Amino acid sequence: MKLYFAPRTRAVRPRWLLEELGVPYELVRLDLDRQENTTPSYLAVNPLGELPALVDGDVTLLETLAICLHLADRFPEKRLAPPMGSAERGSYYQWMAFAEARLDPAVMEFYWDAQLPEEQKTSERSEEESAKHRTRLTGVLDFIDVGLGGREFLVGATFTAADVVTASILHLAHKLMLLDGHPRLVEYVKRHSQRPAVRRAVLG
Ligand SMILES: N[C@@H](CCC(=O)N[C@@H](CS)C(=O)NCC(=O)O)C(=O)O
Repeated sequence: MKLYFAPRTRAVRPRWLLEELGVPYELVRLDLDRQENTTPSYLAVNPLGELPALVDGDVTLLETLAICLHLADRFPEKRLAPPMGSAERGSYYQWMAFAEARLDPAVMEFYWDAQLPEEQKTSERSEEESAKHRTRLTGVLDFIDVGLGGREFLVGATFTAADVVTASILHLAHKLMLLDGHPRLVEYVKRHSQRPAVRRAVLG
């Protein structure tokens, strides 16, 4: 398997998962500052020029969520996805979809805002709009907080790919200081950030 990767992007999620799985893979690093994602050779892999992409045998997969779901299923013996058809599997799908469809967009609103030059931050966005984003984010974080209920993992009593995806996004939220009202989520992020696989995925 070959993972196309750049640090500080969504590609960290499948890389963390690959490190948790402990399976061999080839890492192809692309430098986004040098626009290596727009070269003809990468556009042949992903015509959208985005990361990540996973090549697994004859199949090339795009979309972070799809790649993570595929990787966890591909090695069932590693137990990073609950058995098909189980109640835990339903919960797992819910958290995977929630992370992608609700948590990620809610956090990214603040991420893009943080990238704007200071003078544009207030002029480009009305207070009403900012309040709407804040309310949306709080609702999403409350839902995860209650779902976790102070437990260590999102699904059942074991670590799954749903924790990889959710903790990755919450880590960004924590860096943006968006978790101040959710100390249990800060604990969740810190606990998972200490996993050896995270260090290998982020620092390696
Ligand atoms: N929905 C896609 C989004 C992929 C995406 O937007 N990736 C960003 C990095 S996080 C990217 O490659 N951007 C290209 C660029 O910045 O030029 C996914 O989840 O894989």
